[in-house]
Amino acid sequence: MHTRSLDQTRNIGILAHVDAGKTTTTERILFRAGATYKQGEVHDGTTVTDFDAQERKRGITIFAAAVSCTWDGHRINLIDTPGHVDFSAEVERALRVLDGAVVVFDGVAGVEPQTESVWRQADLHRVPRIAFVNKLDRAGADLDAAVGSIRTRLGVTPLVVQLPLATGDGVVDLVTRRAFRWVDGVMAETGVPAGADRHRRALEEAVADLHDTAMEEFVADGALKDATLRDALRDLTTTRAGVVVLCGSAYKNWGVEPLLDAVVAYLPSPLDVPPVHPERPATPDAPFAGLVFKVHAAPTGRLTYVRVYSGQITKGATVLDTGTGRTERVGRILHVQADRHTDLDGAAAGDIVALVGVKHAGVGATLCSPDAPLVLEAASTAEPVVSVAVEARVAGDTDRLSVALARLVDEDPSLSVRSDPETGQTVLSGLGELHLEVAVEKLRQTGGVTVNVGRPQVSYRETVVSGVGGVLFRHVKQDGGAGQYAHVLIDVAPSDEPFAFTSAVVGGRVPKEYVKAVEAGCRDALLEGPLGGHPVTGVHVTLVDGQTHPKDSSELAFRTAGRLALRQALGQSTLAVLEPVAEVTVTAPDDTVGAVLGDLAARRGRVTDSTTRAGTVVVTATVPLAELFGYATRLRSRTQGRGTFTTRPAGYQQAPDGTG
Ligand SMILES: Nc1nc2c(ncn2[C@@H]2O[C@H](COP(=O)(O)OP(=O)(O)OP(=O)(O)O)[C@@H](O)[C@H]2O)c(=O)[nH]1
Ligand SMILES: [Mg+2]
Repeated sequence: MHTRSLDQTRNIGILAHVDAGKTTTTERILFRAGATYKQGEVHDGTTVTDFDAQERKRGITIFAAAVSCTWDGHRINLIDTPGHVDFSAEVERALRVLDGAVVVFDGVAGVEPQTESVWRQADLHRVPRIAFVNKLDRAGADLDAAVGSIRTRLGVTPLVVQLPLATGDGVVDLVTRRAFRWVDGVMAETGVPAGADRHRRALEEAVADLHDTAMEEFVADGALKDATLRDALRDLTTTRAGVVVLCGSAYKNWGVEPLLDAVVAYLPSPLDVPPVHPERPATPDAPFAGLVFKVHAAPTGRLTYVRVYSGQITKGATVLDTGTGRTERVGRILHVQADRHTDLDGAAAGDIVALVGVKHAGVGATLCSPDAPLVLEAASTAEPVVSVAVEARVAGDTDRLSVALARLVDEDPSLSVRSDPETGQTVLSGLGELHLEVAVEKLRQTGGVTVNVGRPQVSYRETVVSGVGGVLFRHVKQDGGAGQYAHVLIDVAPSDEPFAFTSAVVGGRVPKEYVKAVEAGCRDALLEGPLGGHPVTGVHVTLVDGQTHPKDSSELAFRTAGRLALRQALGQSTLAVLEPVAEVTVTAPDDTVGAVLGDLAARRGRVTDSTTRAGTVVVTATVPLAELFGYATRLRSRTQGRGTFTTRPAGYQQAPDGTG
């Protein structure tokens, strides 16, 4: 089934802040590589990867879309990711299965907040990256400034391998010492400008500084051969010691071919990345193992997207979901190109495919050959911070609504659904206002249910400000039959971690399994705090002592005692309500700065930074999430439509008295 070897495969993502040009770059890559016959535009709603109706209408990417193309004998599997912060969980899931990434920068704005966030996410997943400074056709675009912001804000060494031509329609490639122009999207070679040698030399010096072999050659010969330079750039990319920087304009079709060359030359193949599991090499002859990173409830059935890490899988195979112990049958294996699929007989290590027939395995599940089970590490899931109550507009639709909600959560585990015990309402929670708006629209579009939506609410937390010591709780029920007996004595103190538990019990007065049960009971108690029933965080519990009964003690009794003891202790401690806050970056014309600052202050915002450049002011502030609902509309009116803003989560801070 595989004629191409693994070292001729690249699994890469396109990452960046909203609007940097990821989808446009992807669209151009597909067109230049001959995978499409005409090129679409985001503003026309005609791109390959923004195929969802909501994406086309809103002009933004919401769902990560997989596409592939062939370039220079290599198969390139690409995932175009969303840039809006509300969909960062979707990016996280994609990052988990990628071997490399192209990070797109806006040539005018440089490093933007969400780019910084995905950069850190990619660091955590150790994903090698190259940078593409896009939009160089725009007025005010400045490669040097963008490279400077990559160096200072991302803390990495940029290795600039291309410079724009003064004619404004091409680049000079410092590695091959060739220059190209694009006229009507067609690439043509042109003369190398004077001065390129000086930049080549600067590149050689920067590379030699980071790379031993290059340094030896540089010292011995006073220069680097092209091949040495290329090999060193590849090493520095895969080890993440430096970042290759290319430039161009996706929209004007300028710089796309060299970008593809760089993907092939510098980004790793599935063989170059460390095996995800020590005993399981990334080869087709090992037992099968793959990770589910996306689930899509397509009209034709559930598509389970899998990155195959080792071995092979064929149509009709039975696979084990290691987490649940359930086996499932793979009906079909699909190669996915955005919203179109083609059937495959099988897939092998390094491939990204969608399975049909797998009904239960969720995002993050490991699927593997039943006789060689293993667990692959899943991506972490972000915690929902905004909620709305939802109800079916037509009473008869209630059942249909629960089915549709279950499907939403299956596709997107950063959404959650619960029913409010006090009001009986169904509450949908997610990562932001837009995240929930898109989810509700999806209920209508694909679930066929129109819903009434309540006002958005933020999720509060409670935390211990000062604790109490020596809280004794006696859980005793000995009135005939199997009794329950557990005494526990605990101390409660504030903690920097969400929850810490230590046992100071001496002389085995409480057996180990009961200590564990007390800990579990404490976790139960953290679900609802005494102030407003919000989850409790930042607690350190010490089990000081306890007492058992020879017959009537049990794990259950100790768990119950642990829960009730902590509940009582929290009731006696001093707690505070925490509210989620966001870092907000507003970009607006400087004649509106007064209005912008005044409005931020009215929203309890704390300004942390403010800079002005060329008539534009960029204000960064920390603002409670609860105050940000409807901010988009307000900013538009305060700046006559000229202001924009982005947000990203900035944790929790103490809420004013009376909230929550
Ligand atoms: N002038 C100019 N505009 C561009 C360029 N690349 C993209 N754009 C425009 O910028 C806007 C956003 O482009 P997208 O490709 O949707 O950006 P994105 O990064 O995919 O955005 P999200 O997916 O929503 O995060 C569109 O209007 C594009 O036409 C470019 O090189 N030059
Ligand atoms: Mg996009």
